[in-house]
Amino acid sequence: MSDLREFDVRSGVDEDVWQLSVTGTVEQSVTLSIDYLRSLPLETYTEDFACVEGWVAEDCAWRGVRVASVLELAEPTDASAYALVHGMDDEYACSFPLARLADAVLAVELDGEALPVDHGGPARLVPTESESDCWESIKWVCRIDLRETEPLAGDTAEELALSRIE
Ligand SMILES: Nc1nc2c(c(=O)[nH]1)N[C@H]1C(S)=C(S)[C@@H](COP(=O)(O)O)O[C@H]1N2
Ligand SMILES: [Mo]
Repeated sequence: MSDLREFDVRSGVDEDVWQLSVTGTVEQSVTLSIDYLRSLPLETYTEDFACVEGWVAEDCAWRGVRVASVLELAEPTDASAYALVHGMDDEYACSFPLARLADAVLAVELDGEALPVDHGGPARLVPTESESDCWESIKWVCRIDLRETEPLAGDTAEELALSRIE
């Protein structure tokens, strides 16, 4: 947690005001509270988490909701093919092909406890493909914005994450 931006978020995340919205190419935009998210069917996904900076957190047991079940609520249009997923910190975002995003987990628990704010609570996007990049595991997720076309590379956090490597 060396990043000042994360500190700003840490002092600002309040579960009572946190919301997740699904917007863009959908029949109806929806906004979910953390209680609603926790009321959906939860599943556990356990995987080592490796950062490109060179460290590994072994056997992280993420428990949460498949993104597919959240997307369903908003009824994506047939032409929807990508999404830009935003964290609460500044402009932090990553783009995903929709099929890959649908399989990811929106984690609300880590190792049997409510997801700590340090690690992205109340909700963190956890991609389920083992070759996913560390910066795609988006902490403090607040918006999933669906698109028909691929967002520009500059819209995603890859460069930011790579710039942190000494
Ligand atoms: N919203 C947001 N999510 C983020 C980041 C960030 O700066 N902001 N950093 C990413 C990177 S590069 C890593 S390695 C992990 C770090 O997760 P941790 O703080 O739980 O160890 O969060 C990822 N998700
Ligand atoms: Mo990272």
